[in-house]
Amino acid sequence: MGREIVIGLVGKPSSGKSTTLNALTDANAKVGAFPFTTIDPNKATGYLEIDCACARFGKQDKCKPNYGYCRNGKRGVPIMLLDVAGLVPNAHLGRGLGNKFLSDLTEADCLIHIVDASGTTDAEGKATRGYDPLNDIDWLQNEIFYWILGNLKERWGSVKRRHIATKQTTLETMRQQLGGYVANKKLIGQALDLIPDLPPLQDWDDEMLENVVRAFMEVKFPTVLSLNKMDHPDADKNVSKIILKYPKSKAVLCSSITEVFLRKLVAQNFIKYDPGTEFVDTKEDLPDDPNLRDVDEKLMNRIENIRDLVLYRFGSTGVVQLLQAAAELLELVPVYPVRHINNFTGNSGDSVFRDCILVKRGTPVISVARKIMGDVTIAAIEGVGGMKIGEEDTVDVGKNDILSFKLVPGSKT
Ligand SMILES: Nc1nc2c(ncn2[C@@H]2O[C@H](COP(=O)(O)OP(=O)(O)O)[C@@H](O)[C@H]2O)c(=O)[nH]1
Ligand SMILES: [Mg+2]
Repeated sequence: MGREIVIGLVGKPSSGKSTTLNALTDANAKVGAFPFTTIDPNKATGYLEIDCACARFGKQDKCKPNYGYCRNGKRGVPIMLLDVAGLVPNAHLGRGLGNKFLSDLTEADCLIHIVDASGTTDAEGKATRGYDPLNDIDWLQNEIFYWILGNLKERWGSVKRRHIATKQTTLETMRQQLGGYVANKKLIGQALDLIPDLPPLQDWDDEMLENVVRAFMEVKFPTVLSLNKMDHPDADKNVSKIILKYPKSKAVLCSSITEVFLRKLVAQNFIKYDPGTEFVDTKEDLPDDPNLRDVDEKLMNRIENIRDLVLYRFGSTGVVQLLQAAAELLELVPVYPVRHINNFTGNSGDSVFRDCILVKRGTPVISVARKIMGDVTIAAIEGVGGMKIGEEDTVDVGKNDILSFKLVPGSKT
C-alpha cells in the first residue's frame, strides 16, 4: 500500500509553527515564545478543504464521511501534518537539534515554511523589531541544500569509483545516494531531467553536483510560504518585498493566532465563523440565533479589530488556504471509492461518499485500488454511470475520481 502524504511545517523558532498547527488541527501542540518548545516531531491530522463530490449530485444531506467532515458540500479530508522540531541557524552543521530536524523533514512530501513576516523575531527566534524575513527564506533553503550537499560530498570519491566500476546508470547511482531522503526512482529521475544536457556522473564537477542538489530539492521539497503574523502592522512592507523577490513561490498571507482565537470563540458560542472565510457573526448580527451568547464591549472591540486588521483586508486568516496551496503544489486529487456506483453509497446504509483519499493527479486507477485495498485482483472498475474504466486510465480533477472496484471473489487477503 502507498504511503500517506505528509505535509511538514517548518520554520525558525517562534515563527508560529505550533500556533499554525493548532489552527490546522484539533491537537494541542505546545505554544510558547521560546525556541525548542517542540522537542519531538509532532504528527497531527489536518483537514484539507475541498468541494465534495456530493454537491455535484445534490446529495449534500446524505454525505457522511467516515473520516473528516462534510458541511454542505465543503469537505475536510484528513491529511497528515508534521511539526518539525525547532530548526536553528547552522542546523546542517549539527547545531541545536540540527541533523535530527533535517532527517525528520525527509518524511514530508511538501513543506509549509512558516515565516514570521512581522520581522519581530530574529534569526534565532528572539524578540526584536525590524528583522528582514527575506533572510529566513534563503536560510531554510540553504540549510537543506548544504545538508544534502555535505552528505554527498563526504563520499563522492567512492561513489564515483563505484559508479565507474559497476557501469550503473547515473539514475541508479543517484537513487542509491538520494533514496535515503525518502525519494523514489521516479522522483529522482524528475530531478535529473530538470538539468539540460546532464553530463555522465563521472564528469560532474562541484558546480554540477550543486545543480543536481538544487534540482532534487525542487522536486523533493516543494514549498508553500506561510507569511505569518499578518495582523502585525510591520508585516505589509515585508510581504511586498518577499513577493517581489520570489514571484514564483506559492505564498499565503496568514495570521494563525487569529484563527486559533476565532475557533476558541466558536467553541464558547460567542461567534459563528466559517474557517477559510471572512465572515464572523455575533449575537448582534444574528439576534435570532438561540445558541449565540452576548458579547461584552471589550470582546466586541477585539472582534472589530480582527475584522479590520485581518479578515476584511486579506479575505480570511489564510490558515485553510495553506493546506489548499500545499495540495495544489502536490497536484492532489480527491478520489471517492464507492461500493455502489449507481447511488454512491457504501457497504451499508444510505449515506454517500463515505470515503475519500488524496492521490496525485495522473495516478492510474489501478494504483488507487492498490493504495486502498492492497494486493487484490480486480475484476472490473466502474465510474459514474456504470462506465467501464481501464486499469491504466488516470485520475484527474472531476475525471475518474468516483470509482467502484469489483474484486474477483476471494481475492482479498
Ligand atoms: N501577532 C501574531 N503572533 C503570532 C502569530 N502566530 C504565532 N504568534 C506568536 O508567536 C510566538 C511563537 O509562536 P509558536 O507557535 O510557539 O512558534 P513556534 O516556535 O514556531 O512553534 C507566540 O507568542 C505566538 O503567540 C500570528 O499570526 N500573529
Ligand atoms: Mg513550537
